Amino acid sequence: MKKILVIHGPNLNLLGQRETSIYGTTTLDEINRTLDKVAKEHDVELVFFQSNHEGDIVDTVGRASSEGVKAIVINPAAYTHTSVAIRDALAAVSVPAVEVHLSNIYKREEFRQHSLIAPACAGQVSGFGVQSYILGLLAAVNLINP
Ligand code: CA2
Repeated sequence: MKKILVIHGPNLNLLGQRETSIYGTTTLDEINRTLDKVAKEHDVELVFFQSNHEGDIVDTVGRASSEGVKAIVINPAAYTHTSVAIRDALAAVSVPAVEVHLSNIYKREEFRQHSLIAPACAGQVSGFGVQSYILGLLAAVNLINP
């Protein structure tokens, strides 16, 4: 079965506990369970990774190809706006990626309105809450099973 890596960036482990007016009440575990159900319907296997550390995300992206990952769905969280290292890792690995955001980063503070990650991705889904992840996963499935 084809493998898709889902990466959650910093502080997304806190989902559902704080900042619920922005990010909703769904926890990260609940998002992962929902994604697992969608993955089953499309015959793909998901591997989940959450980290608050930039280098760990870089290392995980870097290993993706050799670990048999066929596509990546990534919410880089705050690193979206700062991380040249994650962008370079995604650009270097020969695995297509889809960037997802719970909130619409383009209608938030100015510093969130630019993604350093987007140019290294096939596309981006932003602003649909948990649905952004589902749409991002479907896009990733489509990239590997065109
Ligand atoms: O909208 C998104 O998905 C973001 O990637 C979320 C990031 C933010 O820095 C990006 O600009 C947009 C923040 C994720 C942190 O989530 C929290 C959840 C609960 C409590 C605190 C933070």
